Amino acid sequence: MKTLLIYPEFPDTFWSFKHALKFIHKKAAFPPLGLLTLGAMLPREWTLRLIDMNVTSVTESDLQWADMAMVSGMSVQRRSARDIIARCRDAGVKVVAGGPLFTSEYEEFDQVDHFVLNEAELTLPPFLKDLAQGVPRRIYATTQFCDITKTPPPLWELADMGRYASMSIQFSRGCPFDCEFCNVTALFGHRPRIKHAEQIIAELDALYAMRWRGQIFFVDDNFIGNKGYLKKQLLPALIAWRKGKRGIHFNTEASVNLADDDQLMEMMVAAGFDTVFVGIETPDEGSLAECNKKQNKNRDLVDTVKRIQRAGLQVQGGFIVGFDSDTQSIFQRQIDFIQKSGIVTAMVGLLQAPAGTRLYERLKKEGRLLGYMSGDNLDGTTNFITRMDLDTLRAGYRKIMLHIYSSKNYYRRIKTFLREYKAPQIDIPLNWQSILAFFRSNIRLGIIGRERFQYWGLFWWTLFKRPGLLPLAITLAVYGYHFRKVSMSHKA
Ligand code: B12
Ligand code: SF4
Repeated sequence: MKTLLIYPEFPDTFWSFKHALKFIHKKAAFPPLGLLTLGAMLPREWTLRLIDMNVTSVTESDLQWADMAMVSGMSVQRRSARDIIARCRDAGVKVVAGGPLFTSEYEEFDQVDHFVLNEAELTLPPFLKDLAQGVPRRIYATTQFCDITKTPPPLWELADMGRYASMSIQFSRGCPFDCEFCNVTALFGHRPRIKHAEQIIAELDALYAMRWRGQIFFVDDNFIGNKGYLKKQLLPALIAWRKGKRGIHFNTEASVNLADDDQLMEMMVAAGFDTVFVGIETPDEGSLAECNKKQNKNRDLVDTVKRIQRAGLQVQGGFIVGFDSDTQSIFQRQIDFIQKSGIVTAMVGLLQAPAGTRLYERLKKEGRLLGYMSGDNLDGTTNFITRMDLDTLRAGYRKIMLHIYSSKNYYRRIKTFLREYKAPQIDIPLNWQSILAFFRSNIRLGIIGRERFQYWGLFWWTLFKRPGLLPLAITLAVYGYHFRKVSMSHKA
């Protein structure tokens, strides 16, 4: 079976990092780990070709070559997914679809021949069996969650690794919390399922053997879902693995209670973690209660963030406006919070209700649901009737974005962060790519850019006050260029 594994294109969003990637000559931030994992589960005798449309395009000769296309994606890739599915159909290529987009909204895709939904570990074997017998059904789904200790390592060799800024690896799926708007518990369950430390070490060995020395993203929903195993098994194994190796730094996603465990943070930093994405959502206690974000309540969130930064982990934050409890003061309060906390990469979005969440069901019951979400909660749209007048909400949202991503406030925030941040211990070797990126940023941001005064101000400030953090300061300046482009281009 000649099979294309297709990952649709992301629109130009906050997380695409498209404008920043140009500085380091990369095409995409992360490889499609779902498809690489799926590839490892397909019969050995199949011939596979990965096409990540964020890196390259699907040509007519690819379509002529293929018997089957297996398409993945999330809601934000919906438009590109639709286009490529139509092209496959026109070319007579059978389409099999799976992954979060289709698991949440398969009814919307008439042209797909077979849906293999939920986790492929459970739904792919019956599909392959029926296919071999010539009687494949249209839909394969399950309400069970798989045992990921049996998940094979991703088939890295399918990806053109040099085109990506980061690699990805997955240790756990699921999250013990239950935030009303979040898809994770519906898709992956409440009980975090974990791989064995040996599996992770084997995956890292494979990447290291393929000469990967850059960033690796642990794409867990909540990395600290099982703290006991982390402290006793995984982190000691990572610390031991790192000995004698250069490069490779990790980032991940975790809940704010990470700040309550000094030992855990210390071990994460020793293991090579330098950045963590945290769902802060809102400084408003009423809105936190509304969305059941219990772990963020009754704590000083600015202080929480600073504790994590001081431990040696950069905090990236997710923020949301548009909760029923939000009043017009929320916009300024979000701005103040973000500036004070020194969260440089602050992903602020309008609340959207993903299908399958408790929020989606509540809004449906209340007669406020307007359809599926766009999947990009930074595009200024939402899929339900908001309590606050929508124009006011969108104007407030725009005010936040323009404020926090104006060069003046963005560069100020970098300094606030660098003052707090404990420099990482990992030795990241400088390579030609980072040196070239540095020259490019000097030209684009330091000469051509309107932010040139802030750029050089940051450069000299960091050189004198935190010289070891200069590469990070430049990287953040480059991210800012991307964020500014994206936030200015949004119509919200
Ligand atoms: C890494 C990640 C990202 C990366 C994407 C990198 C990349 N190129 O893949 C980044 C950081 C860019 C990202 C961004 C966003 N993400 Co995201 N992300 C994840 C995360 C944490 C891990 C994805 C992953 O690699 N998983 C590991 C692989 C092994 O699992 P998988 O992809 O699900 O694949 C399995 C199955 O789904 C299935 N499968 C997958 N594809 C296919 C295809 C076929 C044919 C078959 C048969 C099976 C199959 O088999 C695999 C093995 O079981 C998931 C959560 C999660 N636990 O998956 C959220 C998740 C995918 N993201 C989500 C969201 C909402 C977003 C954002 C919209 C967030 C935001 N607010 O902006 C943005 C969208 C992008 C944007 N705005 O530009 C949602 C998607 C919901 C949906 N219905 O689409 C998820 C599920 C998290 C959540 N909150 O629910 N994300
Ligand atoms: S803590 Fe994060 S991953 Fe867990 S349910 Fe809440 S939003 Fe989802």
